[in-house]
Amino acid sequence: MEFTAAHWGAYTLDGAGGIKPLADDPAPSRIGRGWVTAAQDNSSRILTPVARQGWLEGDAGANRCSDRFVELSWDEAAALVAQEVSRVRETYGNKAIFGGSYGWASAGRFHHAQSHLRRFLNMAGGYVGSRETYSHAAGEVLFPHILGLSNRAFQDEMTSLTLLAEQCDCLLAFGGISGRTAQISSAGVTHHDTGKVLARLLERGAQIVNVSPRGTDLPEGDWVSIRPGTDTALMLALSFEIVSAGAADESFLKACTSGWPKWRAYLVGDEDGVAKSADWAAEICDIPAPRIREIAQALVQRRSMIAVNWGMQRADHGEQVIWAALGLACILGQIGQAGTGFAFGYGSTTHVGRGARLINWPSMPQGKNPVSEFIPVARIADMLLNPGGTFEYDCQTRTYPDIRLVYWCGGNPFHHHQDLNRLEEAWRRPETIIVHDHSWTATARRADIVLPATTPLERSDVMMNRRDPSLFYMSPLFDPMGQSRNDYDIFRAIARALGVEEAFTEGRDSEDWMRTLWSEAEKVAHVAGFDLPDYDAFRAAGRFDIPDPREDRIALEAFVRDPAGNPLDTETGKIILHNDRFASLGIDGCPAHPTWLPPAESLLAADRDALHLISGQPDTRLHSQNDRGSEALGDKIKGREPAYLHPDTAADRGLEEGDVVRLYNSRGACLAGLRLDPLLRRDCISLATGAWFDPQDIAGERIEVHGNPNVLTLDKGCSDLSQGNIAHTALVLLEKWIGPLPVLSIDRPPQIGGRGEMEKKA
Ligand SMILES: Nc1nc2c(c(=O)[nH]1)N[C@H]1C(S)=C(S)[C@@H](COP(=O)(O)OP(=O)(O)OC[C@H]3O[C@@H](n4cnc5c(=O)[nH]c(N)nc54)[C@H](O)[C@@H]3O)O[C@H]1N2
Ligand SMILES: Nc1nc2c(c(=O)[nH]1)N[C@H]1C(S)=C(S)[C@@H](COP(=O)(O)OP(=O)(O)OC[C@H]3O[C@@H](n4cnc5c(=O)[nH]c(N)nc54)[C@H](O)[C@@H]3O)O[C@H]1N2
Ligand SMILES: [Mo]
Repeated sequence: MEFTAAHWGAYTLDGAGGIKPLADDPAPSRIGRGWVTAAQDNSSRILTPVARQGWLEGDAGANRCSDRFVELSWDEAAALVAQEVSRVRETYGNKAIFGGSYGWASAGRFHHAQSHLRRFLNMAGGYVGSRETYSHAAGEVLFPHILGLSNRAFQDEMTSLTLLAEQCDCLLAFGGISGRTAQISSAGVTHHDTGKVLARLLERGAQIVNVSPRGTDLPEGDWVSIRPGTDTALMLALSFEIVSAGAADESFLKACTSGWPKWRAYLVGDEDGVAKSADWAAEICDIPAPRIREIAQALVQRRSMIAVNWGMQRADHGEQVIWAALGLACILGQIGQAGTGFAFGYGSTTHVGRGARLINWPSMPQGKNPVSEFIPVARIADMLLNPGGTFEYDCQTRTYPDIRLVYWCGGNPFHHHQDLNRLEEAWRRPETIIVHDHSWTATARRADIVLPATTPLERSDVMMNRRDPSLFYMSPLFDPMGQSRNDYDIFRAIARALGVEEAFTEGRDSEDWMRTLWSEAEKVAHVAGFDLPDYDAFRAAGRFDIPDPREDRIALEAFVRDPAGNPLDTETGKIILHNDRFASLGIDGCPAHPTWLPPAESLLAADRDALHLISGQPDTRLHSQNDRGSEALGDKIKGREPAYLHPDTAADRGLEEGDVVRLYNSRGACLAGLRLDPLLRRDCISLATGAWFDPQDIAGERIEVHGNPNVLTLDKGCSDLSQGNIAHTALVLLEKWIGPLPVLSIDRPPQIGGRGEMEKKA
C-alpha cells in the first residue's frame, strides 16, 4: 500500500488520484479533506521562480507589498539568490541575514524546509536565528526558572492522558481540551484519540470543568464562562479559598516547593492589602463567588488535575497563568501522582500527554551557526524597525541586529504575526527578502525573490515522529506542479552557484539522504529494543508500527517521591513559588511570584460596545495552510472567514447570521462573515486565524477584506521575561458592512510578466 502524511494525519493513496484517512484512525481530521484541492489549486500555486519588478529596478523595498513579478529561469534565480547572499555577507557580515524562518512547513522528516535553510545558511557563514515558538514561548522561557526543566522536557514527561482517564475525578481545564486543536501533531500523527479520554472520564463519573469563554472548547464539561484574560485571578482565588479553609497540603508545599510563605502572604493580602478571595475574583472573572468556592471544594475533595492549554499563555502576562496554575496544583499537593497534578497543553495538539514511547529519530544535520545574535521569535517587527535598539529577554538586555536580508522558507509571518499592518511597515526595511513556498501566501507576495517549492504530495519522504507509534514511507500522489522543486534541490542549486554544493550535499541526492536517515533510524530502533525493516522493505510496505508503543508517564514523579534525592534543576532544587532572581531584577510584567496583573487590553477597562477577540486555531486548516482547499472554502461566508458571535449580541446590534461585518480597532480593520454560536460569551467574538491576508484600500481606509484577525491583535511581548506573542489579548468593535462587497485578490496569483517584457523595459 502507498501512504502519505501531514501534521493532521496519515493517509493511504486511493489509487485514483486521491487520499483516504487511515482505516485505523478513530477520528480523522477534517483538515485532510481540503488538502489535495489546495495543493492542486492552479490559481494559488507558485509555478515558476520570479523576482519582484520594483526590486530588480532598485526600489529598496518601497513597493514590497503591492508589486508585480517577473519570471526567471531556475539558473537565473539560483544565481540571483547566491549573489544576494554573497553581497550581504560581504558588505555587512552574516549577522545581517535573518534566517529564523519560523513556521510549521511540512511533516516529512527529510523535506523539512527550515532544516535545509539552516544547513544552507550555516554553510554560507551563519544567520540571525529566533528562539522559542508562537505556540508557547511564555512556557518555554518560564519553565526552566520555576521547574528547572525545559518546556520540551516537561512536555515529554507530562502525565499520560490514559492515566488521567482512569484516575482523575476532577479535571479543571483552563481553555478546555479541544478536538479542534487535537487534530494536529507536529511531524505527523496516526491516531486521533483524545476524544476517547474524555469519554472515559465521563463514563467514570469524573467532574469535568471547562473554564473558557467558549463552551465548545470542551463540550463534555460543565462550562464556567470566564472573562478572557482573567484566569490568573481565578487560580489565585481558588488557591486563597483552599488555604483559608485550612485545606492546603502544607507537607507537599514544605517538601516540594520554595517561596511558599512569600506567595501565601500575597494570596492572603499581607503583601498588598488585598485578599485574593472568591469575592475579589468574582468581579474580575465574571464568575459568581459561590461557584468559585464550589470548584475549590471539589478540587480538594477529589483527585484533581489542573490543566492549562497553550493558548492561555499567548496573552499579556502569559507567564502568570502557567505559574498560578502550577502554584494551585502545589497547594492541592497531588503533583507526582497518577492522573492528577498539573498539565500544560492537553488537547493543544494530539500528542500532548500521549502515553506513547518517545523515540529520538534522526534528522538532517544542520551544522553549526557561527552567529550568536538571535531574537525571541515574536519580536520580528521590533527587530526590523529598531536595528541596534535594546530589548529585555530572559533576564538579559540584548541588542537587535541590523537585518539587510530576510530568508523565509516553510513559514508564513503574514499569517502568524500580530498587528500585520505594523509588520507590513517593518517588512519594507530589509534590502532583500527571499521566500520559498508552494503557494502565493501573503508572505510570498511580499518577497523580492520567490522560489516555487513542492508540497509533500509531490515527493517521497519519511514520516517519523518521536511521539507517534507508526512510521510511514510517503509516496508522491502527483508530479510536481509547474517548475516547482523540493527545497533540498533548490538549495543545492544555490549552493552550486555559491561554490559550496559538495559541502551542502555531501555527495547525496534526496533518495541517498533518506536512505542515510533510515540507516541511522535502524540503529536508534535497535537501541530501543526492536528492529526496523531495511529501507527497501519499508518502502515496499509503506508503514511500520512500533511494537509495544505504550508508555505511561507521571510528571515530576521521581522528584515528588524523593525531593532531596531527585532535586529539580532550580536554585533551591524545588518548585519555585517565589523567584528571588526575578525579584532582584525587577522584570517588567513578570513579578517574583504568580501575580494578577490586568492585561494591556481587556473587557475590564473597555468601551461599552467593545468585544474581546478570540483568534484561536482554525478547525478547517493548519494555520494558513489549505486555506484555498475545499474544506476551508466550504466553511466561508460570502468568501469571508466566519466570525462567531452569541445570538443575543447579534440581535442587540441588529445583525443576522450570514451578514458581513467589519471588525476594527486602532490597529486595523477586517471583514468577516457572521455565524451565531450560543456557546460563546456574549462579550466575545471568535475569528480563527489563517484566512490569507488580503488588505485593500477602500474609500481611504485600509481594510483586510478576507477575515484575518491579525490586523487587530497587539504586537507586544507577554512580559520582558519571555517576549512571547499575546495573540489572545485584543479588543475590537463591530459593525455591519453595508458597502459593496470587495472582491478578494488573494485567490488569484499576483501579476507576473514574462522575461520578454522585462528585457523590453531594460
Ligand atoms: N492571532 C493569532 N495568531 C497566531 C496564533 C493564534 O492563536 N492567534 N497562533 C500562532 C501559532 S501557535 C503558530 S504555531 C503560528 C503558525 O504560523 P505558521 O507556521 O507560519 O503558519 P503556516 O500557515 O503553517 O505556515 C507554514 C507555511 O509553510 C509553507 N510550506 C508548507 N510546506 C512547505 C514546504 O515543503 N516547503 C516550503 N518552502 N514551504 C512549505 C506553507 O505553504 C505555509 O505558507 O501562528 C501564530 N499566530
Ligand atoms: N485544527 C487545528 N488544530 C491546531 C492548529 C491549527 O492551526 N488548526 N494549530 C496547532 C498549533 S501550532 C498549536 S500551538 C495549538 C494551539 O492550541 P491552543 O493554544 O490550545 O488553541 P487555541 O485555539 O489558540 O486556544 C484554545 C482556546 O483557548 C480559549 N481561550 C482564549 N483566551 C482565553 C482566556 O483568556 N481564558 C480561557 N480560559 N480560555 C481562553 C479560546 O476559547 C480557544 O478556543 O493548536 C494546534 N492544533
Ligand atoms: Mo503553534
